[in-house]
Amino acid sequence: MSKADIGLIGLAVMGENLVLNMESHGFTVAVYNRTVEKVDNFVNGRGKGKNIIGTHSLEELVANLKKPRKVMLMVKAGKPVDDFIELLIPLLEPGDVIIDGGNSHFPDTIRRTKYVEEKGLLYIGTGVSGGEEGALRGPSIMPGGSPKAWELVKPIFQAIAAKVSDGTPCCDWVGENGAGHFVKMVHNGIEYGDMQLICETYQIMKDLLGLSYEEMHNIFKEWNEGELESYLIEITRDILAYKDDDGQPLVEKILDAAGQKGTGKWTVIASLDSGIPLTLIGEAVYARSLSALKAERVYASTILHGPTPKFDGDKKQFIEDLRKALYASKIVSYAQGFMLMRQAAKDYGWNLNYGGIALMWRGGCIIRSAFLGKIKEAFDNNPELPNLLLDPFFKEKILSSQESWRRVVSTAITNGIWIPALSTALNFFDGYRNGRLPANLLQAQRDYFGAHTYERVDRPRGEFFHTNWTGRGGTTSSTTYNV
Ligand code: NBP
Repeated sequence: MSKADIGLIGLAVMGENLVLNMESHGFTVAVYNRTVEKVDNFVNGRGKGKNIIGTHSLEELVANLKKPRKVMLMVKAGKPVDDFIELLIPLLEPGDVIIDGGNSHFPDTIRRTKYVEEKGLLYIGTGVSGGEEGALRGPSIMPGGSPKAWELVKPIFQAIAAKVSDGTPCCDWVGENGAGHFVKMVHNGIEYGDMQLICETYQIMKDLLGLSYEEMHNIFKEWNEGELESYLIEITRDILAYKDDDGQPLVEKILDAAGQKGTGKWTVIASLDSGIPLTLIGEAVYARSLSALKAERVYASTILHGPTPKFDGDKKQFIEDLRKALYASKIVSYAQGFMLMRQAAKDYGWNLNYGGIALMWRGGCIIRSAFLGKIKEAFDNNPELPNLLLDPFFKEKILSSQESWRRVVSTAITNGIWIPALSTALNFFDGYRNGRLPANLLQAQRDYFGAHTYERVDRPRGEFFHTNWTGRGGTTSSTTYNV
């Protein structure tokens, strides 16, 4: 067999499927895995008879690659990535590329890009989304790193990526160093938000409206045929119809304690670092944390009582209200996600293409949806759009959903239904559209107790004042700075 177009290390679920995807697009792939038996198992199993070269050492892997060599890691994020980089550097030559396709934290990718480039090599840190199925049939791929590496990996990445209906691949260059992993991280954060919003509408349907699983299945089916069409609505539709062996809905038997692997938390930490109010994803992460306190909640439920949910309005109308509330909240969540990316681009010096990012998420990944096509259009119409909420399409959508959204949030809260994401979205909307927030009082409080100073509405920005509020303080003010 001739030499391989690319090498891949890490034959777990993602690695194996990516290799098969690459091979099916005409690329020869050399593979290696720390536990080398897995190489033989793969080459003699799912990889049998295909243009896949099994190798038993990194030396053998590197020797089987066309130059400039491209080696992709699909291993557990963290130390294994650093370990493989150390082992590969002495085996590679200037101009070769190391690619990390795992869920690495973007600061690690910033560090590794610099380190690998200092050794004369090129580096790519790329988000790969879509799970097992996506890896095999077409994931969304979000590469960042050394710009010179992009042309080298582009033909392979764009060939194996998911395609939107006109054939455009869900993969394009994101930006320097950690930009690709940053965008993948925000994708995962948005996924947390979308999932929490769907869960809240389910809880309202079940506990307030008293709908059956069949009714809820039908509603999600209908929603998936309209503007909410998305992978997550589609799988929710199917989950609600899925019966356990005894004929009962399986989802009713699943323990209500959510897990998380950290990418949502990273997104929220990044938002705190950048000073961007990413409230919906924040609530979605905390919602999982609250759910995980299962035993404590069960105990609290015997002591802390609230209203018994009761609905006597027009159910059909309220279900339409719910649909609109979900859509409006989703707009807020994505608006916040793009606010975070815009700020990160400034903080880290990335030149992000927001329409391109929406397109990468349009297919192949977990948050794929018709909605992302609209976001792409919004940024195509105005690449400098300061906020998605100000785009004419989304503005009209959110304004026309407003009444329904307020009805859903107020009714759920009156009935004691937990809706952290739906309500924070509406609260963000009311804060964002308010030209005067009560932060004037807050600044007064800060100045009162800590001489933190304030600016005045009747003086230019940047002039700071301190008042001796009690008559007992001095005239010295604290240094003015923002963290
Ligand atoms: P895992 O995250 O389970 O990683 C398994 C691979 O890492 C195996 O090749 C394993 O080698 C290797 N590995 C481990 Br574990 N510890 C190692 C160490 N200390 N040194 C060297 N190699 C080590 O596999 P995955 O689920 O296919 O995910 C791969 C990457 O893709 C991860 O970063 C993951 O977060 C990301 N990702 C996963 C998904 C998904 O749906 N699963 C989706 C998108 C992205 P061994 O065989 O010798 O143990």
